[in-house]
Amino acid sequence: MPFKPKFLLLAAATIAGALAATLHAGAAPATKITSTIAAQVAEARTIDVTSYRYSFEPETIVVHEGEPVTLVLTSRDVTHGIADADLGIANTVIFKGKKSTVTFTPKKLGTFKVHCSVFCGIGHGDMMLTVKVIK
Ligand SMILES: [Cu+2]
Repeated sequence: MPFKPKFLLLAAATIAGALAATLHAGAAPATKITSTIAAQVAEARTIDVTSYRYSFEPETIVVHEGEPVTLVLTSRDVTHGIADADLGIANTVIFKGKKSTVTFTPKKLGTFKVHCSVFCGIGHGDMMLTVKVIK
């Protein structure tokens, strides 16, 4: 057949084009996801939380599953702290007169009782922050 090579060439060009389009389409969302994550970290929602013997104020905060959030923590009296493995909150010490921050991304839905992580007096055991993780 005289036009068989031409057909094969055309078929190869079509496949190559389709492959290039697929690769390009595959690369585009990855770039988009990366920039979206960067934007979320940069724009993590912040919540101010004040601590004092033997409460956090507000007592309850509401955060969204998969959304990074930064807690800006201060103490009115003595040293307190916050930590929670389930929520991914790293142990963070809260000193009087200083601002401490901790950023986490809730991975599970539910209500979590986050206890003060630094002994602060007789009521320390009851000092907790309730974190509600919603969709
Ligand atoms: Cu405490």
